[in-house]
Amino acid sequence: QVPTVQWAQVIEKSGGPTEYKQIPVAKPGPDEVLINVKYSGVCHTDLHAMMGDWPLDTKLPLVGGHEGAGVVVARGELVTEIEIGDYAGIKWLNGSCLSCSYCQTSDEPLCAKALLSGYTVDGSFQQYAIAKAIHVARIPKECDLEAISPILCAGITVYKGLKESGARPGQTVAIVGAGGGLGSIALQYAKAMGLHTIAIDGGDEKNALCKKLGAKTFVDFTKSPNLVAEVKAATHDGLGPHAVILVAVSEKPFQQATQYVRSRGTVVCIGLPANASISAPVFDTVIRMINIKGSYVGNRADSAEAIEFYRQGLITVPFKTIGLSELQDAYELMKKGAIAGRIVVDTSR
Ligand code: 8ID
Ligand code: ZN
Repeated sequence: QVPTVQWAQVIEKSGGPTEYKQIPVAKPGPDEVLINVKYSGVCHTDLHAMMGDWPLDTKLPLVGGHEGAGVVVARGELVTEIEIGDYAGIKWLNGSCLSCSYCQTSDEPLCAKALLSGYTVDGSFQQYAIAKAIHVARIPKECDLEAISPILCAGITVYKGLKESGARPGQTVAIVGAGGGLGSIALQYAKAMGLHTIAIDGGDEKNALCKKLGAKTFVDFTKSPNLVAEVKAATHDGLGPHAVILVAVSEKPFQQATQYVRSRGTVVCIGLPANASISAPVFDTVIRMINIKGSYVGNRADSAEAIEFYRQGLITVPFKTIGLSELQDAYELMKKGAIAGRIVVDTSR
């Protein structure tokens, strides 16, 4: 009952636009599954991919998307651990070699041969998408495919980032870009992990959303006359947050974070603004014992753990659903920073 043609969003050239059209349905290879994608979250990474923002080429033409939640409809002959009819998710990490030293030690995202959904292989902005069976996310049947889709990148990534931050229950984490897709979900993983949060973003809509999602304080970067001082003042002793989760898509907050993070604290870089650098004075970094690190999606175990937080009802994804045919509209809003939470696309329209 799998059709031979389907609707998809296809990018023909770097810079876009993305075009809604019919394309053939692919057949899964021996170690792959074919997933009937029902819903897919729209990540800022998908916009970076279309715009050619990063020093890594995408395949072209490209079907973007890497937060695809759906149902397994076909599988290759080597696939035994996942059944037709199971719920499964297309994540950013579509596949990896499983034999290099990174894969051996569960650092699969660092694999040099990693396949990236919606970047080096076609992703979830189509009705039927292919993924390596060993890497697909397993989604419990009781979960709603629409609401869980943003967990498949945003959820996994911020959960991993919070773990990488080393922050302990009772400590304070600043979430920079807290009103966006990753940030709004990070606020809730942080809360579920026993962390206090300071939300940093711009505008009243994002302020209200962040407070609703449990942020203790909101600092508006578009209005604050002294953001560094304001963030430090938001901690109980004025010494600054123990960790900073950077999910903003501009360079400036990466520099500010090293100034307001607490001594011995950790700055976790996750957002990937085009052509940005992070720098900090050596003197302050040394005498304040500051850690600056990157965090990149998550491995299979991180993915399963992030989904389990969701299944237990600890994470509410603030999302708005549009048709897959309207994807370009989502990108226009995203370019303006005008999306509070996540946009999800429904592949049936
Ligand atoms: O594995 C990874 N490292 C990974 C995984 C997934 C996504 C990295 N990312 C990257 C994306 O490629 C993107 O660069 O994380 C970044 C955030 O993705 P997103 O959450 O999907 O983007 P968004 O919904 O547009 O949210 C960005 C927020 O940042 C705010 C905006 O207002 C928006 O709410 N923001 C900006 I732009 N400048 C800010 C500033 N100076 C700011 N917030 C605070 N201070
Ligand atoms: Zn993503």
